[in-house]
Amino acid sequence: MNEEVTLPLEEVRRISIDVLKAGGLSDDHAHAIAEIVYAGQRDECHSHGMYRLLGCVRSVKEGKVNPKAVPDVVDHAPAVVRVDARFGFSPLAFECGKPLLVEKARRTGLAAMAINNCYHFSALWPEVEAISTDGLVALAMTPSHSWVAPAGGSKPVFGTNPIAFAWPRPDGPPFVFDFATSAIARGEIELHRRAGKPIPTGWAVDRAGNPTNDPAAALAGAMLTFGGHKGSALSAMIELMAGPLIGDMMSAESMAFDEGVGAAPCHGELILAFDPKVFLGADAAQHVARAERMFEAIVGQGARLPSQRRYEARKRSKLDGVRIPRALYDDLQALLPHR
Ligand code: NDP
Ligand code: PYC
Repeated sequence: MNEEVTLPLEEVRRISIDVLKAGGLSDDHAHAIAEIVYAGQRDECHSHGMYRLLGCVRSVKEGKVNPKAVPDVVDHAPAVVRVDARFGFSPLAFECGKPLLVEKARRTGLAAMAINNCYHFSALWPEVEAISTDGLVALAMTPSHSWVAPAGGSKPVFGTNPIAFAWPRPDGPPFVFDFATSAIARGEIELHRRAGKPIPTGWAVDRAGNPTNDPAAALAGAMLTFGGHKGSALSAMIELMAGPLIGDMMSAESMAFDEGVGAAPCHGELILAFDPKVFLGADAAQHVARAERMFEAIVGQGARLPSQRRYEARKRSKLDGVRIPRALYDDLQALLPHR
């Protein structure tokens, strides 16, 4: 029961690539997805690590995702890049569009990338973190499937709608946060179900609208937003900005498009990049130093920064490898061709 398997990091990458290729994904998609899943597992973001490989392969098998889609990058306007993912998964679309987004942000100070027609399963922090390594501030958001009730209601309207932010720091890794606007990512409830564990009160209600600690009842009912009406409003903003604003589906539309198949959500993603050097010119360093004082005031009183746990996990994983549940390991092995 709840046995674990330890894997060296390189094995995480190798298994991920092999599972994805065996599942029919092109080399480019397999590598782009494997990098995201590898990063999630390395940083102990279990709901968006190797567990996601199962959903990727299932989504291809169901005939929804184009596993060999070649993203189309369009220079749409002076500060807008559009990437049509052509109904493939989003990580390759992001990789293809990022260089032009960075170039535009450096030129204009603020640029946006709209990814359209993508199947989306991943955490957003690897994307904003990657943009911040170019010295830019980044903000990303995306809808999902309508699983989440608005504050005051009990019927799903919103997706779990994550929002992620990165701020580059002069002497270390960036300040990054990335969270669902639901009380928790749906993937975390799925992991509780797989492990046979109850979920905390406040994450979801059952079909009848009653609070539940049963992950299966939660998945069949409605998830709740974080922070009541505040999470609800943020979630609505994400539906609008990464939906109609970029000409793509909202979570309820993505759910209808799925036709009950249970594939990954299909919709768009909006990513904004800001160049502090354009905003501030010669004063950039002085203002970045003021930001550092805020971070010091947080950690100086024993509070932690978002991303701090992840960076510590990253160091640990590099030394000791990662641990995944035996049941997940076995499920992944079953997807590999017999040797
Ligand atoms: P959490 O509720 O665990 O929130 C995660 C964020 O909060 C991280 O930035 C984390 O930093 C930070 N954090 C957690 N605890 C603290 C603390 N005590 N003090 C300071 N910061 C803290 O995660 P969610 O379940 O909401 O989301 C998990 C992932 O799921 C996200 O990466 C998100 O992108 C992904 N997701 C993807 C979706 C999609 O459609 N593609 C949909 C929904 C979620 P740290 O990492 O260091 O702990
Ligand atoms: O965990 O909520 C989630 C999620 C939805 C899409 C990808 N992850």
